[in-house]
Amino acid sequence: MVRGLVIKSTGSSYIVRLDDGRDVECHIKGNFRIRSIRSTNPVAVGDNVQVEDDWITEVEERRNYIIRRATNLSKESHILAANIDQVALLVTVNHPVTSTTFIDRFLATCEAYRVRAVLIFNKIDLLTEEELALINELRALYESLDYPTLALSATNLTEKEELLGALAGKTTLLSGNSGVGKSTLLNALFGKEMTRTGKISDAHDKGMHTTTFSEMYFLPSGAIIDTPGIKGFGSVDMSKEEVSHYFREIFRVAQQCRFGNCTHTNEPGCAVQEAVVRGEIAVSRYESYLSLLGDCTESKYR
Ligand SMILES: Nc1nc2c(ncn2[C@@H]2O[C@H](COP(=O)(O)OP(=O)(O)O)[C@@H](O)[C@H]2O)c(=O)[nH]1
Ligand SMILES: [Mg+2]
Ligand SMILES: [Zn+2]
Repeated sequence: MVRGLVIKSTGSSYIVRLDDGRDVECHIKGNFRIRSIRSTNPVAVGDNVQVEDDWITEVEERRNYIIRRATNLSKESHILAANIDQVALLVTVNHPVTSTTFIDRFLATCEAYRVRAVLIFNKIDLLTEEELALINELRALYESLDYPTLALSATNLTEKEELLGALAGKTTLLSGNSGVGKSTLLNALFGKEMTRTGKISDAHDKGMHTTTFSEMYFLPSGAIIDTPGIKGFGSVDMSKEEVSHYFREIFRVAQQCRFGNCTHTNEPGCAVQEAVVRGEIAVSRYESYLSLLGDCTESKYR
């Protein structure tokens, strides 16, 4: 029996990088299950596993894992990746537009998973001065909340060193809406190496024999997990009370609210609303908070 790391998953088979450095294609037996998680895939990229004769016989306990539910109502979930250190969200303020609500929902989900998040603003070569100014404002906002940010152009990656620095020593799950440049960024980072396994392209993503659910690519230091064809991870179930825990600055200021169960919407003596009025909490962040709060059904609250 040998130990290894799952670096690629196609759904029907897995590529495992064994501790001795060899990559082998492995399968799991039909009755293979992991207790406590109801998922469509018992093994995911990032899993540390035991391998015996090209069969995965055991999955080591996960430090964390990111899931995506099949549908909002489904209890079955798909594990996108396991044992990740951070998530990098690739966003574009234009071409296509990414809303701050989308960014904040994503960050709140990362908080719920207790996973670090890095924001990467892409396509700066396409932006007007106003849009570049907006990026600077957003970067200042998120940096002030201790979220690292970068701004770059995947088609002309002059910030490669800075990007490698942000990814060094960590396993990073790359996420972002379709069209923001994830494939382009991976190709810019890996270039030749990637062409070995087939350049990332939509043709590859949809290719019959090369359909890949997730794959890990190794950097000089650290690794990136790409989940082609999957936009990102869905939002986590949260109670109304929890939502404020996932907005760092709101959580901090909420300690000063008059009522312990303040929802920061219309209560008297709400320190959060006061901070918004004073400009200490960004209006965009507060609006995202309200938007997430609006999603929580009463049944979840109870
Ligand atoms: N001008 C410009 N175009 C980009 C940049 N990054 C990606 N694109 C283009 O945006 C489109 C979508 O990129 P793609 O990598 O397929 O996005 P994905 O869906 O996130 O994988 C492609 O036409 C890319 O060439 C960039 O930094 N600048
Ligand atoms: Mg793509
Ligand atoms: Zn309050």
